[in-house]
Amino acid sequence: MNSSLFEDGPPSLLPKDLLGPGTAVLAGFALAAEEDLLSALKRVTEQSPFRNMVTPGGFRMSVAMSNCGELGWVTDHTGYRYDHIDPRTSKPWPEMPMEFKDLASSAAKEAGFAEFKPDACLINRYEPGSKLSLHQDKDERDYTQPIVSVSLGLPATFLFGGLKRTDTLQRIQVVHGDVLVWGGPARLRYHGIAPLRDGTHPRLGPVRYNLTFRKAG
Ligand code: MD3
Ligand code: FE
Repeated sequence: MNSSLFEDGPPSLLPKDLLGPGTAVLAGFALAAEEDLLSALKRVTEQSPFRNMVTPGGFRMSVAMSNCGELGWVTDHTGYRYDHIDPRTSKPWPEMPMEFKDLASSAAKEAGFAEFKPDACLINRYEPGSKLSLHQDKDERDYTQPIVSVSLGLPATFLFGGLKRTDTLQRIQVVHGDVLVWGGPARLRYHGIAPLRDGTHPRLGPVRYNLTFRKAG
């Protein structure tokens, strides 16, 4: 008998602790707020549009990015950093919508991280073929703070390694509405996204969005 049948929350194909200590897979957690999240996302990216940033090594990223909140993650030929100003508009990043803040802090709480107050939300846009190479998120000040990720649109294969780049990778499928939380012993684990497969999401078209909420400053 599958005991998850008797738990609260949406049905899930994935156990919540599938990815190990410090992680939580909250399948479908964002679905109830879907329309609010999508309209907030549209408002934000009308103010700070998606753009393909260039890495310090000179490569144009296949993932297009924007940010909202007090701080935004940027990369250019000089390096990676968080900045208060969007270099494209020369204005502060758009304010983090309340719908975003509420979702991120309730997901963190569900995963055991009380009082998560993100000051940065990196917004990634993937089209078929876009990928995110294996990396660690190390540009934030306080690694005791978790990261919350919200997947919208096309499914993706999430690659999850260990604390060393060469550690073996777990692969899990994330779909529209899934929320993942990473903290504690998982906070510095390597991760990435495999090249997005062709497809069309019924609500969003041929695209995947990922929101990652961070306490950067
Ligand atoms: C595990 N984004 O923006 S989110 C990123 O789907 C990033 O766009 C991916 O990795 C995406 O940096 C994956 C999941 C994620 C984010 C941060 C993590 C997983 C993490 C930090 C530590 C461990
Ligand atoms: Fe990351």
